[in-house]
Amino acid sequence: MARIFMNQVGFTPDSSKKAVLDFGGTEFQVLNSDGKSVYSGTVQHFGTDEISGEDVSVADFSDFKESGTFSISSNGASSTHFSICNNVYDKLMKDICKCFYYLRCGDALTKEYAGVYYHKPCHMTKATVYGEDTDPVDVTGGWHDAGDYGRYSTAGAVAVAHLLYGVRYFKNLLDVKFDIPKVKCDKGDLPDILAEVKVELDFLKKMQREDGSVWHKVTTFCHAPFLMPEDDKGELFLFHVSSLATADIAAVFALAYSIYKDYDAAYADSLLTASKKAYKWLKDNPDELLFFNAEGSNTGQYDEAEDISNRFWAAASLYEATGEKSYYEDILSQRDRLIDFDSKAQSKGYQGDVFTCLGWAEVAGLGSLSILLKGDDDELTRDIKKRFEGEADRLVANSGKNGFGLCMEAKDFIWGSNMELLKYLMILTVADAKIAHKDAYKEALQSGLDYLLGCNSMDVSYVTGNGEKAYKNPHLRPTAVDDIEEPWPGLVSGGPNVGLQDERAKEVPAGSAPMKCYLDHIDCYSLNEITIYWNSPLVFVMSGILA
Ligand code: G3I
Ligand code: 9MR
Ligand code: ZN
Repeated sequence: MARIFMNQVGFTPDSSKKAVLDFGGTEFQVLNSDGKSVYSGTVQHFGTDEISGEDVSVADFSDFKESGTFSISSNGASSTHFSICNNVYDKLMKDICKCFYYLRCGDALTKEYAGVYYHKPCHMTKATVYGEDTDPVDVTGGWHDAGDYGRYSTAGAVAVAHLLYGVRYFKNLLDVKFDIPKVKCDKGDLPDILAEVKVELDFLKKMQREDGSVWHKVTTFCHAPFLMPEDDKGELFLFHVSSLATADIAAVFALAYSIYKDYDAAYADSLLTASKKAYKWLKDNPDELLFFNAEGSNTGQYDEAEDISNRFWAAASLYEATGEKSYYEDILSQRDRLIDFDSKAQSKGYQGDVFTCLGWAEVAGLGSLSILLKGDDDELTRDIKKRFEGEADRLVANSGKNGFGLCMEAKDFIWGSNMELLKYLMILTVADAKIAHKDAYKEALQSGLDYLLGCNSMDVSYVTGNGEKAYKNPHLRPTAVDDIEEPWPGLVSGGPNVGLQDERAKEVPAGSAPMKCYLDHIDCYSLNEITIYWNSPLVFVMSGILA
């Protein structure tokens, strides 16, 4: 059957607009809600590409700027409905922020704000320090990481970072209201985004030991079966500290300090003190302390190949927050170490320029975001700008290689491919807004968003509740057992993954193109899970688009 793929949410009037057809043709029409043709254009044949495996044509209607609800029709085939208007992404933005609230662990949900998605207090017991004969520790709170109920320091720090850099780069994020409980501060109420992030910051503070180091994660020994969080009664364990977690926490607390100081001075000071304490531990412990699961434990490992990018980020963030010279010297020495490591690494855990990598494992790009914020007129800052522009240009070149205008390559379709995309969109956002404005960046950004919201050969929107054909079966424990038809709106799926790394994923037809290695099935944790750090980069990107 002939299909028309497109962004199922829609467009702002002035943005580029296109649909992708999996058949040839000559003409297409834009139909209004009465089914009347309000615009017609000529279809351009693109051909077959490596990532979708489809022979596609493109219907470009960028110069159609009327507001309303429409669909595209060509050769008897029609698309889903979509909108064109200035506030077309308001619901999306609200939804993707509210998901963090639903993911809260502990006793923070109320029926008033969580509605049908309310759950009772969960994971309230103290956690045993694994392998040590010490008292159990209260580490309640924060956000569940994903479809599982683990809470992981590095993943949490990176998600918070995307949100807080979003605030620093694009102030409009402070105005987004998503219906969560108010939190008092020196100036009345905290903006919603800062109230929500504070939940995770408060938890991360509890993950820091007296000596400044940070436990890598708190989870049960193995993943719980599918049950509600309050029914997950397994013993909680704090697994050993890592220099990865310690550095990420030093970085994100310094970043948070520079924002919260305008709202709650005492709270901000406590974050800076904790950041410096973590940093001192790193200086006193220069050898990397990586992380591997305890024998027999199968919760998320979040293993990384080195801690250099993390130390780079910590130094950059503390330098940006304090302006102290010693951190600047550390940035330069970690930069040299990272360049050296990068040149020798056999298998790189990332694609592209390491200084533009934005998490969860490679975090040097987050350090770069701090350096750009500091805005010094020096070789370091010029080099970072050059790297972001170079990477953005590479992404634009990639987007010319397929009919979807998508900046991804076949090798990007790994576990969490939608995060690979969103990290790229963050780079394009930063390059366009802060380094070198180019129309091509804006277009690649829009095409990337279009892909996420339905302009892909799966014909699916990868954000729940947003788009007529949005996916509905995330690998997410509450959704699996709560008997509610629709999952929470606003959840970003991990997306296609050629690795097909779970049992159910083996049902994907052999030889499927990268873009089609996907199933909307609740069992598919390697294709269709959700995580805090897959939602957070979309919040950053949307802040840029709405700025
Ligand atoms: O680094 C390699 C790269 O060199 C190689 O080219 C590429 C292709 O195979 O793979 C890259 O490694 C991938 C790695 O993530 C880094 O991106 C692995 O294939 C991939 O299996 C691995 O997936 C991670 C997965 O855990 C398994 O470790 C996901 O990124 C990560 O998001 C996910 O995290 C889980 C947590 O453990 C538990 N909570 C849920 C969460 C989401 O599923
Ligand atoms: O639900 C878990 C998911 O969050 C993880 O990403 C995934 C890989 O660590 O593991 C999932 O849990 C599965 C477990 O590893 C094996 N038994 C089945 C579990 C749920 O399907
Ligand atoms: Zn919980």
